[in-house]
Amino acid sequence: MRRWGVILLTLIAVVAVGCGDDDGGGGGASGGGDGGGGKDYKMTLIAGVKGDEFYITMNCGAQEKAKELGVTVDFQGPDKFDAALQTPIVDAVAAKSPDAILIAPTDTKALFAPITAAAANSKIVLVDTTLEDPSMAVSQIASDNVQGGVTAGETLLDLIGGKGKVMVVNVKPGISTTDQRGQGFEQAVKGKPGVEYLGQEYDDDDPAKAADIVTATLAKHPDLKGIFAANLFSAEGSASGLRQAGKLGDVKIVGFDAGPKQVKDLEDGLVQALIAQKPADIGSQGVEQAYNALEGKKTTPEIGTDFEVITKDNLDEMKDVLYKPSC
Ligand code: T6T
Repeated sequence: MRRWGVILLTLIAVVAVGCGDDDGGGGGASGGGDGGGGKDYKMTLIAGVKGDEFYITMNCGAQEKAKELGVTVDFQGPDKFDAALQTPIVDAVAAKSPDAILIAPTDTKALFAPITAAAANSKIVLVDTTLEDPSMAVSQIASDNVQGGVTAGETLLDLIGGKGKVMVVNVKPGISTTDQRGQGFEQAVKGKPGVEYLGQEYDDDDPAKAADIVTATLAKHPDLKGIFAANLFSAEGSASGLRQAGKLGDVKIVGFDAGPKQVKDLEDGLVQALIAQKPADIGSQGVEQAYNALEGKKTTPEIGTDFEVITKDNLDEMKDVLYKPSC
């Protein structure tokens, strides 16, 4: 009798596993086929800023991979790069317990608690930015931002003939990516004979503030030779600051990122070089890592994506890496 009971229970368990839709939680249901026709996992991608072409392009890569794997990705994000605005979005998404959350945390410390709470029911993948303690994440995918900053510094030194005053227009302290770019830039320029490093100023991801920083610096240092603008909006604002100050051509700009506005500024000679990341690749690999985690497959804790230096001369060959305003 006891034996029949055990057989019956086993049968029920097998049927239950076979019929489950694996819709809930981030518990990582196993089984199911690879590629298309996979489980209908639900994922959410939370950007640093929703309207930023870097994250829009990341979402395009995520959507393409999602289609291939047969999962869905919902795209969300705050209107400004601000931890106070991103936190309630994380909380609201976490309350729905999607299978996975891909997130670019806007602050290395402030987002730790909300993301840790979300990890109770969803697999976490950190895309682009990271946290001081990223241990709750199954994977982190980002450009090598220190190396990106070094490359920006070397490119700017080349453009100014290796001497003169240089500065960084950055976003705000506490963002992993842009902090690392600033560090890399400093490594490349500090202590170089003939180079005077004026340090970093912060624009809060606001192009108008970046433009004010540039005009104020030029009023104090009319012999400024070069600017490293550490992200999309910093580059946009730095270029308009130069235009306002009538210093076009006298000051060189290297900008991180390659949105449509930055590319136009490059074509117009306001900016001399852009460091283009591969956001679509970050989004695509993010979805793949989340999927692997949910399927109980091996994940890669840290993935580095590369970047390209774009100038007017190679712009035609670089069309594929330019960021998109929509998918
Ligand atoms: O540079 C990207 C991103 O890598 C960074 O973390 C924040 O700024 C951007 O989104 C561009 O605006």
